[in-house]
Amino acid sequence: MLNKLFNALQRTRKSLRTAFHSVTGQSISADSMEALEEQLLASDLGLEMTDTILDLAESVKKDEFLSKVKKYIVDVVTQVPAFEISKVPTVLIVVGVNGTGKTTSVAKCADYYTKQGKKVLIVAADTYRAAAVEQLRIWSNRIKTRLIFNEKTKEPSAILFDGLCAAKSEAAELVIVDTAGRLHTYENLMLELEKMLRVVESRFPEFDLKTLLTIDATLGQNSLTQAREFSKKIKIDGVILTKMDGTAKGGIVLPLAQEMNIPVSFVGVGENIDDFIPFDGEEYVEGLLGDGNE
Ligand SMILES: Nc1nc2c(ncn2[C@@H]2O[C@H](COP(=O)(O)OP(=O)(O)O)[C@@H](O)[C@H]2O)c(=O)[nH]1
Ligand SMILES: [Mg+2]
Repeated sequence: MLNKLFNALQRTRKSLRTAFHSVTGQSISADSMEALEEQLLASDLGLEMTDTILDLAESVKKDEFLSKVKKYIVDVVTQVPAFEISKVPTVLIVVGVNGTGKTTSVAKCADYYTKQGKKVLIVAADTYRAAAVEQLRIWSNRIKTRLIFNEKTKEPSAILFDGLCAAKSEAAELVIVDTAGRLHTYENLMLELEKMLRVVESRFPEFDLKTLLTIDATLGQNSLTQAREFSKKIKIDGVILTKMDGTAKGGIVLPLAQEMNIPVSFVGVGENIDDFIPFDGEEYVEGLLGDGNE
């Protein structure tokens, strides 16, 4: 059966397959090694992984090359603990750069966990874009999830506070929070985010606190830099990898795991509410290197 993650990885898989075939043929030339290196980097596998795969191409028997690569990649993906919501109640704060898909992912995530049977509440804490509240209002009506917002304040921590009070009195199990877009270099916005985290830790200690970073897969290495910088300032529990539809850059999951120890939690594959896939390491590797029924 072709699953959604497998489909989402189609372009990455095709690009890698071309690359790997160039070194599983009769002879490995300097040109084919160079082509392999280029393709691996273009798929955003990262430097460390690219180097290891190039070493394998030179050192192992050709007919063992692909299975060795697969084993290596499985090891890298599975060494990171998977993202999960393990306690109730949990507050999940979605952070990231403008336009990476935070608001859309908040709605998708709310719908996903509602369908898993959790009582979910959404908090609209992006006070910089009025449109973000409207965007969430439309989504929350559509997916029938309660939304907490307050257009009268510019203080995201205050909205979060209200949201968590509402969650307590309504016994919500999962609170998902939309936030303003920010770059790690925006000092004030980063302080504001840290304040939000402190509000949870100091005033609502009964909530398990998780953060998810949205990363636009099409942006490749820039996104990786963002992840690295964000995680220097706050603890990132997982990544929502958005816009995986239509990109060959699905390899970015690997440097996130290998270099930053951050798991991908969900993959966004379109603009609709159910274009959202929980990440599974083994399915991912199959999607990257497998044959499926193609
Ligand atoms: N193709 C595609 N578009 C997406 C995905 N996730 C979000 N978008 C689109 O990206 C744009 C920005 O999303 P938004 O959620 O507003 O980003 P935010 O600024 O981080 O809140 C919108 O047009 C979304 O519909 C995805 O997985 N695939
Ligand atoms: Mg937004």
